Amino acid sequence: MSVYQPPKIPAREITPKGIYLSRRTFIGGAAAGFALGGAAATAVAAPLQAMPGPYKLDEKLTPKDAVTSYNNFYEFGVGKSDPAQNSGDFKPTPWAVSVEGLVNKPKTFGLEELLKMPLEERTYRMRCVEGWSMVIPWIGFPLKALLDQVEPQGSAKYVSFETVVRPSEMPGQSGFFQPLPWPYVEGLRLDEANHPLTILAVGLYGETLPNQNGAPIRLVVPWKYGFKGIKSIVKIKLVEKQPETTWKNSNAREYGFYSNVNPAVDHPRWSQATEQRIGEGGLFPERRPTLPFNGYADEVASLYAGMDLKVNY
Ligand SMILES: Nc1nc2c(c(=O)[nH]1)N[C@H]1C(S)=C(S)[C@@H](COP(=O)(O)O)O[C@H]1N2
Ligand SMILES: [Mo]
Repeated sequence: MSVYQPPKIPAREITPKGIYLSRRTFIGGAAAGFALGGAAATAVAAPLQAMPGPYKLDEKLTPKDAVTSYNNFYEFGVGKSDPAQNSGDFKPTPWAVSVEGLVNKPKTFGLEELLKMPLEERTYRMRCVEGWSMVIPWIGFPLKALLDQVEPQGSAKYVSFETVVRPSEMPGQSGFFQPLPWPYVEGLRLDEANHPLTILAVGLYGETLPNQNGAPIRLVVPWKYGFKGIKSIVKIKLVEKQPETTWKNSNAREYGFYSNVNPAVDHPRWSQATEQRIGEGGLFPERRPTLPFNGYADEVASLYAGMDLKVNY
């Protein structure tokens, strides 16, 4: 197992300013030429067939090297290169996802079965709450296709998600420093979960997901901040009440349950008006404006009719 180096930040402080500032510096460096220092992923990537999906973008893809070496996955450490460097011992197979709770037909899906779902390639923007973004060609299937199979009951109003807990394979879960309580948990309202843009991704760039990107299966909700995209999912539960979510539990003032990408509502410690597209520009890359709902307002704004868009939910 890789040796986990505790980062030099206070355990209770989430995204401390020092880290944020060094991230900014790092982003600059990354944009200048991907001096990312990450070891190559040791997991074997397998080619994955997928139909071209309905969602394409007229924007340059973020290079695969950047997508797979500049990551947030605190189970493997809090540094951007930690997930690629520290996830070599993680075993994404065999795998199963339990879908349970307020459903008529609870079921545990083996990975083989999930890979037989109608896979599509979908290129989405991804906007991290920290102020950087990527354009990623995912392979996946609508979450709705899975939920339909278990038949949610009328009382189900939310969907909760849980990441695997495996300290022996995830150095961030076993070190002296524990950046978050485990398991990492996330949630969506049922209508958000059933939205056609919401997918479970099993691959990117034509191959199975690298460990650092959430192998073997992770959530992608392109109009929300990246932390909603929970990785390495083992449990999906239909529930009546708004579920607990990791970042809201850690700091509710800074990270809400909804966390829709919104340039009009600043993070308490930084502006959300602009973002740095990873891999773009030269030494002093220009930040680009962040779009409401990350550019997906036409598709999703109606889900939030009646909600005050000047508030961070
Ligand atoms: N289990 C788990 N899922 C997670 C995270 C994490 O630390 N643990 N980080 C989130 C954050 S903050 C972001 S921005 C995205 C990053 O996804 P990527 O590394 O594939 O780009 O994953 C999200 N999913
Ligand atoms: Mo993030």
